[in-house]
Amino acid sequence: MITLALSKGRIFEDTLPLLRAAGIQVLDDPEKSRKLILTTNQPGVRVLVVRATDVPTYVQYGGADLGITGKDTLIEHAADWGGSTASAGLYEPLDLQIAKCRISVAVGADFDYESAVKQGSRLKVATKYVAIAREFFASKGVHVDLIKLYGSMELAPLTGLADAIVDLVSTGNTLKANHLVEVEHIMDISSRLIVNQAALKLKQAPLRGLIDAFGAAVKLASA
Ligand code: PRT
Ligand code: MG
Repeated sequence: MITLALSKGRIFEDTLPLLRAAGIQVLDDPEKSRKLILTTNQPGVRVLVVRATDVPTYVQYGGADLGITGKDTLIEHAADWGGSTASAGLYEPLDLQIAKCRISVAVGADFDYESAVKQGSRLKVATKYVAIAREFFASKGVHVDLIKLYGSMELAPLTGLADAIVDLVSTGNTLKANHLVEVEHIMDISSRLIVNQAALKLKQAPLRGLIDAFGAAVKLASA
């Protein structure tokens, strides 16, 4: 049995066409069903539905053989394991080019970020992405106090909790609606296929087959 870990929400939606192109059809709808283990048209393949941030953990410890997760989540997870995907026991064979967005720094429209940086002020930064934010501001030589949040980062500058946030942006509508402006583009983000390194040795043929099928599906989607 091959177990694939997915999260509900946008990654799941974007993954379905790739799965279909790879010959896998999920037979339950996770938004409607309460089932956490979904069956597929392939008797040897099942899908787990877990929290987005739990996908790397399931794959690392072998609760799933492979999974699909945002590069943002993957970087933050790997930071707890020496910084690299490989040191967390994960193999990252494919950029699936789905759930694309960017990770940016945003501030309130009335906050002069450039002057604050020039003057060497200490910035209060709220984020779910502590490792990415720490690395980014360190590389710029900007001193920051990082405040960890688990959601609704946009509220932090509006309430005086922080001067800036580090968050995902896709259309920019959420920032605009909250009178925030993007002042730095840290990196582009997309979803990645991750595979448990030990499982890859034990179930080499079926896992290689799946990785190749995903690879072909990505090529087809971008053609
Ligand atoms: O809810 P939970 O904490 O379990 O997970 P989650 O909310 O992180 O899950 P989900 O499904 O919302 O997102 C999972 C993954 O989707 C992320 O880890 C990213 O890799 C990817 N992704 C792509 C995004 C976005 N685009 C995105 N725009 N994740 C979140 N957003 C949010 C962003 O945080 C901000 O609040 O959408 C808002 C901005 O969108 P725009 O279009 O208004 O700019
Ligand atoms: Mg969410």
